[in-house]
Amino acid sequence: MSGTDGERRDLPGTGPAPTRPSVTVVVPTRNESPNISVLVRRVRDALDGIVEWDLLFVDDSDDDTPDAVRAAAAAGYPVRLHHRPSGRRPGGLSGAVEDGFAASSAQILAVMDADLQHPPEVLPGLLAPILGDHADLVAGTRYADAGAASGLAGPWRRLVSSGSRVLVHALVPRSRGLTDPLSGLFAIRRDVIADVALQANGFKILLEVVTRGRWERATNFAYTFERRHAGRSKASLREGLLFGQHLLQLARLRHQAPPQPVTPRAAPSADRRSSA
Ligand SMILES: Nc1nc2c(ncn2[C@@H]2O[C@H](COP(=O)(O)OP(=O)(O)OP(=O)(O)O)[C@@H](O)[C@H]2O)c(=O)[nH]1
Ligand SMILES: [Mg+2]
Repeated sequence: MSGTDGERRDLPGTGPAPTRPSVTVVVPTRNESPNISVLVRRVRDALDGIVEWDLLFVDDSDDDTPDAVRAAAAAGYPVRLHHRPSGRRPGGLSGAVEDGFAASSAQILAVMDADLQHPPEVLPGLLAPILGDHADLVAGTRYADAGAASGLAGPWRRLVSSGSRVLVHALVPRSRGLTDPLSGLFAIRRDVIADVALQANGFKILLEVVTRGRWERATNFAYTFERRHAGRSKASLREGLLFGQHLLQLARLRHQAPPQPVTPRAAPSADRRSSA
């Protein structure tokens, strides 16, 4: 997996290039066609030459998002489409991300939204703690240090978001080290979810991974949450209710011992000419 132009960035005459770690960026999509080409290009610019990467769109769309993804693949970008037809979309966004994890054999799995609220340029920074073997799980945060939640629409959304965070920390102890446990932007070592039965339904897949996943070291990565590039938000009251239900399910697990991490770790290392 490499960029479109097949360009090798290794210096000639230095022997075989070290194998770069592999990363699949899983992007759940529902009716995001105007965002696809921009997203693909910006992910390519962010990751080419740093890791072996591919982009996997797990798509529950009824618009022409699949055509936009196919066009990017035809243009030579390392993108894949897993389209889930109407009536076969279990778990919504979270189910789509789970399907994406299952369809990848990469060492590292990253998840980001399609609407560019998670700027692709942050991917090297998000992956760096895993590539450097300092973390098993890295969650993007809109709330710590340099992070900013400017893309959250309006004071009401910001209030709900902050209130939910406090509630999540209270009910899900394993989330307490994360300043944004409801983030849709995160990365994990594959081992974290290997053989783990995730059971999420709705938008909050990170919370599910944090609660049930096999990780020891989690860290925050601050970034600026941007405004949606194009198309419409899929957040809804129904999603809010699903979140409440999900949170209560996870809260019941709070006195259980955390799952055993998988050892030993095989630390991926990256070619860091860029700013990873
Ligand atoms: N596969 C799949 N993707 C979904 C589904 N619902 C939303 N998505 C995608 O999940 C990502 C996040 O959805 P958004 O609508 O941006 O939700 P949000 O970012 O929480 O809300 P806004 O801040 O209002 O944009 C986007 O890439 C959506 O296309 C779904 O049911 N299935
Ligand atoms: Mg969004």
